[in-house]
Formats: sequence, C-alpha cells, structure tokens
Amino acid sequence: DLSTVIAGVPLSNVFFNAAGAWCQREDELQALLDSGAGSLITKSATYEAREGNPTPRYAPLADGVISGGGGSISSIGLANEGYKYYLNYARQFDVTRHGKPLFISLSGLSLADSVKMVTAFAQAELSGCILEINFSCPNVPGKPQLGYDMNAMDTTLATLAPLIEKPFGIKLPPYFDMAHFDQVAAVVNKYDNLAFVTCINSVGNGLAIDLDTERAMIKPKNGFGGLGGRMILNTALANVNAFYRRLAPGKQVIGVGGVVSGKEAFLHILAGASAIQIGTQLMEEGPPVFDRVKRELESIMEKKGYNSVEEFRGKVKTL
Ligand code: ORO
Repeated sequence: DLSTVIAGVPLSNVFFNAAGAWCQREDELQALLDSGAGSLITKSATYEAREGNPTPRYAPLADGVISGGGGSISSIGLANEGYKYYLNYARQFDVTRHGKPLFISLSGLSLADSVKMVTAFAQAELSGCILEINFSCPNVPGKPQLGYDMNAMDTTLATLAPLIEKPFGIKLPPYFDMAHFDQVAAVVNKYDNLAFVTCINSVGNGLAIDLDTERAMIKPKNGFGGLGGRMILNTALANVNAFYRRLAPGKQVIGVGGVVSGKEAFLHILAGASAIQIGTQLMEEGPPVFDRVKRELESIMEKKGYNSVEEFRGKVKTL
C-alpha cells in the first residue's frame, strides 16, 4: 500500500512530479493525470506569463555512462503561462474523476504579486487543490531566493498564511548548516496552517562544463543553474530528515531530490518524507517513470515485510 495523506488530502500513492518538471501546459498535465502518479503539481506560476531564460536552459549530465545518470542542470527562469492559466485549470479540475488531488505552485516575484495570487485561489474555494508556495527559485536574474532570508520568509508567511486559510506548503531550497535548519524550522512552526515543507528545490548555481567543447552546458547566467537528480540525493535526504526531526507535530515533509528508482524513494521515506516528487528522472524518462518506481518501491517493501509507508516513515536508524 503506497497511499499517503498530505495536508489532510489523500493520495493513492506517494509519487508525483516536482514542480517545474512536465507541468507547464495542459498537455503535460494531462500526461501526468494519465500516468501512475498519485498527484500532480503545476509549474510555478508568476502573476504574468513569462518566457523564461534563453535556451538551451536544461541539460542532463552524464555519470560517465548514462546520459542524465549524474543528474541535471537547469535555469528555466520561471517560464510559465501566468497564474490565471493555472487558476482556470484548477477550477475545471475534477478531483473525484481524476482520483488525484492537484497541487498548485506559486512563485510571486513580489509579496504584492503573491498576495494577489493566493487571494484569487482562496476565493475560488477549490477542494482537493493544495498550494505549494515556492520560496526557492534560484534562476531569476536579480532575484535572491526567499528561502535564504529567514526574516523575509517570516514576514511573507505572516502575510500569506492567513490569506490562504487552508493547509498549504512551501518549497524550500537546500540548507547546508545545522543552524539554518533550526532557524527555518522555528519560522515554519509559527504558522498553524503551514502543513508541509517540500525539500528540496534544486541546489542553486552549479556550473556544468563540457570537456570536449570547453563550453558551459546551458546558456543563461554564464552557464550557472540549479542542480538536480542523482547528485543531490544526499543533500535532499539530509534536508528531509532535518525538517522531519524539527517540525511541530502534524506538519509533514515532501521529499524531492535524487529519486531515480524505488530505492531512493524508500530512503526518502525512511528519512521522513510523506510523499515524493520526481524532477530530473521524469524529464529523462517521461511519465512512465511513475509506474516503474511504484513497482520498485513495492518490491523493496515486500522484501522487507512492510505493508504501508507509515511503518517505516522517519524510522532511519542512527549509530
Ligand atoms: N528552477 C528551479 O530549479 N527551481 C525553481 O523553483 C524554478 C526554476 C526555474 O524556473 O528556473
């Protein structure tokens, strides 16, 4: 049984896409609906539609053998259709017919934009639709990541949480310092309806260089972009577990980063994840990835004698 509950809403299985992967337009979202994913989330919306950064802006990175085996680098720059497109999509979304809830990612470029967007979603009174507010896009030139400014995060939440009313989540960047885990968890724990944190967004501002051509792998920002996929698994597991240990009772963690098979999914759950998002591997393999990782996770659980994900969630043993 791979089912889970996030923010009070049931998912038939723990897997869905990471915001940004396979979810900008309706045809991609439809493919997620038709896939084995237990839910789906839309591309981070800004108030106005955006073209994003110049291409090429996504590149799979080889592990020496397999293209994409090492992970990916990307700098999309929040290309999206504008929040009204996703609001309309959410309005006609039929949770019962699809058998999956809909997550909506919002990434306001200012607090005023975020206020306008969350107010519009709150007023639409959409059941089975959950907001994930993005505090961690590393790819908009001139815009620092909110998640690295604890005070700005606190003031933003103080404004948005009451407007959202319903349980919601935030997408966090990776942290690398125990003091930062403590500080961010303290902020998160102040807001009752902040029900989950999604850990992690891409590891910001890596640089990938092709050995033969001596060129950067992507065009924006002199080649700097967010790292994803296998190479970020251990950073993701640490962030999932750090927040799992620190969040107030009832709050949850959604794990994302480095899931290429059922094995990494199992590790994310052991670290404390209540659901699992897939980004790079979805980009490389397409929506069939969900049926594969479900089979693989089920087979690991069967071998270990676990019947549900709750039985081992957060139960990583320490030495
Ligand atoms: N890329 C990321 O890695 N994370 C985000 O939140 C947004 C983007 C992007 O649009 O570039």
